[in-house]
Amino acid sequence: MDPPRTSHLSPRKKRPRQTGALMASSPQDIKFQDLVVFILEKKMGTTRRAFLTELARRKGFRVENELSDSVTHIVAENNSGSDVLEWLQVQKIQASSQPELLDVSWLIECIGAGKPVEMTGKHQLVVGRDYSDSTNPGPLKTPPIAVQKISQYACQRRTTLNNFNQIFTDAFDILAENCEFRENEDSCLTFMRAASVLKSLPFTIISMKDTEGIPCLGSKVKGIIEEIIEDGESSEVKAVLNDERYQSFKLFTSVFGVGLKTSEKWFRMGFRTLSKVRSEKSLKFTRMQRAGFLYYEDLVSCVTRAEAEAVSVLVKEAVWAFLPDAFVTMTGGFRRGKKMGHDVDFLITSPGSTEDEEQLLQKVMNLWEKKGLVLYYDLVESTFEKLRLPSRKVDALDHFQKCFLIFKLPRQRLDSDQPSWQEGKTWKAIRVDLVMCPYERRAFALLGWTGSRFERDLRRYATHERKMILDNHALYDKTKRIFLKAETEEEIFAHLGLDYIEPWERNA
Ligand code: DCT
Ligand code: MG
Repeated sequence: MDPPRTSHLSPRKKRPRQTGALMASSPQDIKFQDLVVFILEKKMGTTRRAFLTELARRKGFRVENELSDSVTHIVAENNSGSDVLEWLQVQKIQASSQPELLDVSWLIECIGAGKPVEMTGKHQLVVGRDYSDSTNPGPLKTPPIAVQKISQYACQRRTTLNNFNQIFTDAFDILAENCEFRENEDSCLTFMRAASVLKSLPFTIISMKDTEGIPCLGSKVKGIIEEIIEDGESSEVKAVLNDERYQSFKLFTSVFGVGLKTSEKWFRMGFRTLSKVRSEKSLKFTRMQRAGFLYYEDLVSCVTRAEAEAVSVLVKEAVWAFLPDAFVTMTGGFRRGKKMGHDVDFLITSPGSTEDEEQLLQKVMNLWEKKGLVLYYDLVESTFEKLRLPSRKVDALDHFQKCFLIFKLPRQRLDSDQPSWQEGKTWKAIRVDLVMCPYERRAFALLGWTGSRFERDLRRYATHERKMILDNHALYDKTKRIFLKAETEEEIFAHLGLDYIEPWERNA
């Protein structure tokens, strides 16, 4: 292990990573062989050039430090085509027959997309015209004017899975998780909101100027962004990743049924590995934790979309055997378009009789037990009847009947072979949540179970901006003292006076 470097302990380090950033990528890192990029330092500066070089290389682009005849794309900032040509003439080396002369916005879009994007007129540098005029803003080059209008609420932003700022959001996700482990709610929220707003930006943050006007970025957060821009990493994140408590909590909470309290207990008892915990005779595990340990390897390997779809077919088959008119919707991350998840969530509802509904989940479990398709289940009865008002607590659990289970997915159910499956294995343990809601509550339940930070901000928005209370069951207008009905998610957005945001735009 390397000894701690003093430079990493000082709050503002001076670019220790720059030499690294300017080293050429090894050939195996290069994904796009036909493209040889050269970034012009003139008018861009060393730091920004190094930062862009590193970002582009991380995404698999070949970025050369020196101009050579193999260069196919020259990227410049605040230079006209004529400026670049003039510069090229001064260089002794000839570039390839006709390299593309492009504005930096093209490279930034490529970095954001993780692949080369089409070169359009807005990217091409024009020869014989002053390029630094405002006729070619390039939406992703610098923050668009829309930055001024970015809402502090995730429910007023469109957040797709196309994250242009992953280098920053990964850092804030780790810091938020660490605060969660330390039960430091305020800091956790600060970092989560920062990550969330950055995920919604249509451009990559490249300099501190780009952060101007963006909400949810306080001085602490900005300090971290600045450090990442300068050094390519944050010393605080590095320290967290090396922290024993963080590592232990991360490990312990990866077991199904283990939360913060149990992790804290095990950590205090001096445990640092799962094998030590498992072999400790004095520890008593819940039924859920025992199942968590038993199927650990399968459960930590994420669920793919193909696996989720295969589970979906079996869920529908079982539900429709008892309630042919039931609606079964995959919710959670998969509804938001994610390709991977830690579980598969389903919402079930039926316009039929409530009695049949009440029995449904138990009947499905009985059927699956007979077929050997369920490895563990915990059926939680509905507490919905006792409810009068939607809960004021933003993170409160809902009161629908639900079943948390570990499904035994047979291999032949998958269309394509899964690379994650061990050879010879005939099934995989998959975490599944089934939620059953009354038919007239389905829009609220669907909105809630589609999840992410988006959902929490929707509730916060309702409370603070509309004097309404929203939860997974209902929307209550405190001023009018009435419950607002809704058949669809669109109607809920309309009640709240919000533009409708599609599920795949809710990855906040
Ligand atoms: N949810 C809820 N009440 C709960 C638990 C969850 O309303 N008690 C909502 C919020 C998120 C959604 O259900 C699905 O939860 P997760 O499966 O934890 O999140 P996810 O977005 O599906 O992420 P993952 O891909 O990790 O499953
Ligand atoms: Mg999920």
